[in-house]
Amino acid sequence: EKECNLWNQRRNINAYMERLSRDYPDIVTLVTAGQTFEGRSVNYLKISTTKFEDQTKPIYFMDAAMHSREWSTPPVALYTMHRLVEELRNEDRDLLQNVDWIILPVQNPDGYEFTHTDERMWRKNRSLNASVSNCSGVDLNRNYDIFFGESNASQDPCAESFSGRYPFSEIETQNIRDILHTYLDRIQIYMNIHSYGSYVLYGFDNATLPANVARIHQVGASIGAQIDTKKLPEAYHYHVGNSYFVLYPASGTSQDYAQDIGVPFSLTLELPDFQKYGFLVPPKYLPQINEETWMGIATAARLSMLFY
Ligand code: 0X9
Ligand code: ZN
Repeated sequence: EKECNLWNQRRNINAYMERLSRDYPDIVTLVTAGQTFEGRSVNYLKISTTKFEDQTKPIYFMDAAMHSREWSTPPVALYTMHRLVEELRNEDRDLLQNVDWIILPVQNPDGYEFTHTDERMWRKNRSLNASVSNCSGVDLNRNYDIFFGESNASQDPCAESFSGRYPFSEIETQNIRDILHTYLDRIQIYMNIHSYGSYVLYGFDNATLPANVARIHQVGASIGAQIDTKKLPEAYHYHVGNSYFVLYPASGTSQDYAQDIGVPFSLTLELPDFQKYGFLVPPKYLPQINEETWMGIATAARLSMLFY
């Protein structure tokens, strides 16, 4: 019972990834992407039947906990690992055979730790430039090199949405940038997982749309529709569309960056909050979120494969 819920428990995130890489060495490789401001490791799993050596396979790259208070997001990443490795069902074999996976459950481990020890609602990383300000933290989703500082981003180090002083000033965003560029020719989907609001978002935050927007919308809509068939009555239906119109403009996001450098399907997922919990989703809902989101992820992987 405890064992089967490992992926929902913060203290076990790295232990869980280590165990999978130890128990399934043929398909799972544990990789450290880099460090954080405070010196923690940012880890991810490569999951592949061919050890990433078959250059013809598409890669599905997902990350979570970029904003540290969004606690429901790492479980989704860990549950995806679980379903691909420990509990691969017959009908899902194609997802392991035909796709290589990069799954990074905590982009912002310093902030994530801080939300457990000090301040539950902390959003940013924990970097500090004491010669400039006494305030810590950069909003990692404003720090990517795309439309930097244009909208919904602050130059004030004390603000929630502080963009940092220049693009990729933060080691945590450099880590993700480096993965994107290393595997760029094969990454078919980049999915940046947040909470909350039940959204699938795509496109650019200057309200322009990628050339393949029809296909992106098709993949996004399939995710939303698939999740809606599994959702609880108290959850909102998913909204799918361009982030600028459907949510709000925000510059310097990883979604826009990945789309701009050429990832065909770059999506932001905002997980559900069941109409009232905000970031404080009760743990009893995690199995539901994990399961329904996995169904959406599987749908996206299958559909985007047709376009690869
Ligand atoms: O503001 C954000 O970074 C994301 N919302 S959150 O509440 N999780 O902070 C939304 C980002 C949406 N993506 C783009 N606007 N590109
Ligand atoms: Zn977020």
